[in-house]
Amino acid sequence: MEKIPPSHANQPTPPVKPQEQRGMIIKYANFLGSFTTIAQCPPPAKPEYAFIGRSNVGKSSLINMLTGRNSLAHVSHTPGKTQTLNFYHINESWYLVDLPGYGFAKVSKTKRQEFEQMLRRYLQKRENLQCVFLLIDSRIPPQQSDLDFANWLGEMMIPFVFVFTKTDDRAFKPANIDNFKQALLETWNEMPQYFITSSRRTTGKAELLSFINGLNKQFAP
Ligand SMILES: Nc1nc2c(ncn2[C@@H]2O[C@H](COP(=O)(O)OP(=O)(O)OP(=O)(O)O)[C@@H](O)[C@H]2O)c(=O)[nH]1
Ligand SMILES: [Mg+2]
Repeated sequence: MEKIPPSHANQPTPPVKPQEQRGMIIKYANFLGSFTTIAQCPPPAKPEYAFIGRSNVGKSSLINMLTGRNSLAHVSHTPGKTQTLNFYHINESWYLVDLPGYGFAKVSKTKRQEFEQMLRRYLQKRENLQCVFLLIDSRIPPQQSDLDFANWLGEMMIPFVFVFTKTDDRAFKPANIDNFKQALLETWNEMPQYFITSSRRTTGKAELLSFINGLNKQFAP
C-alpha cells in the first residue's frame, strides 16, 4: 500500500534562496497554555503545526530556534519533561504545538499509555492541523519507534514531514539519514519531504519557516 500523506510527499526541500530568507519574521511568540484535550485547545480558526518525536529529540529546542526565543519552550536534560499539548501563538496568526515525546521508558506504563492516547486523539481529530513535524535524532541509527510512528501517521492520512535534528553534534552521521530513508522505503513508495536541522546552529530555520509560510497562505478555516 502506498503510504503517502495527502500533501508534502516529495523529495528533500531545496534550500531557501537568499532573497526569500526574510520570508517570515517572527514578531510575536506567546505561550498560550498547556492542554490535555482538544476541547481545551484554542478554536481551530488558525493554521496549526505540531512537533512530535521521541523524548529528548529536540522538539522544544527547535521551537525556540524557529521563534528566536531562548526560553519559550522548556528545554530539559531530563527526557519526558513535556507532558501536555503546549500551545504557542505565533504572530497572532498561527499555532505551534509542542507535544510530549513518545517512547520514554522511565515513566510508568499507564502514564505512557495515557500520553500516547492523548497524542493520537489530538493528531487524528484536530481539524486545523496543517502538518506534523516528526523529529528524528540524526545521531543514531533508525529506530523502530520512529518508523512505527511514521507508518501510523501515513495510515491515518495525517500530513507530515521529517525533521532530522542535532546535525551539529559530533555523533551526527549522514549515513543515519540514508539508513532511515532505506528503512522507510521498505514500506513506503517515496520518502516524504524532510528537513535537516540543528537548533544550536539554526540550520534549517529559513527552510522550515518558508515551508510553514507557504502552508499558512493555503489555509482556509
Ligand atoms: N547538540 C545539540 N543538542 C541539542 C539540539 N537540540 C536540542 N539539543 C539538546 O537535547 C536535549 C533535549 O532537548 P529538548 O528540546 O528539551 O528535547 P525535547 O524533544 O523537547 O524533549 P522532551 O520534552 O523531554 O520530549 C537538551 O539537552 C538540548 O540541549 C541541537 O540542535 N544540537
Ligand atoms: Mg520538550
